[in-house]
Amino acid sequence: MVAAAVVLLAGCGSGNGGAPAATSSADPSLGTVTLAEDGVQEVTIETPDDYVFVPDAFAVDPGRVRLTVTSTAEQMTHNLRFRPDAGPEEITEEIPLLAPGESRTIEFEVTAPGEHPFDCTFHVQLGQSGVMTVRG
Ligand SMILES: [Cu+2]
Repeated sequence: MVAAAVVLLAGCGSGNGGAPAATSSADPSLGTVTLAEDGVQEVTIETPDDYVFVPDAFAVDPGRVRLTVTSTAEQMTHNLRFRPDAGPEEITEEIPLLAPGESRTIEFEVTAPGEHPFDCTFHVQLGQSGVMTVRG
């Protein structure tokens, strides 16, 4: 006699993250340190076909750092390694060999103010070095 009503629950409310997608293409602020939502300092530098880092110097505050190296090279391969025993603290994280056009990110923590030199170990003799300064 009584028909059972079938109730359809519409709309399972997923996808309510609320995080706006940051669209960043062709970053005009290379080497500029920004603070990510998780509180980590983020900085991006590039390696072109020349034996340089672009830029070859940036500064961070003590804390966690997320460093991205993007290859804009068409032929050259580069890496990035903090020079052992050269800075006020040891940073063992490193960017392994970057193929042309490749991009990699490492994350590490710095606590000691001062200059932390880094190199492309393949081209350090050609002057491909840079410095990350940790502010006091
Ligand atoms: Cu190199």
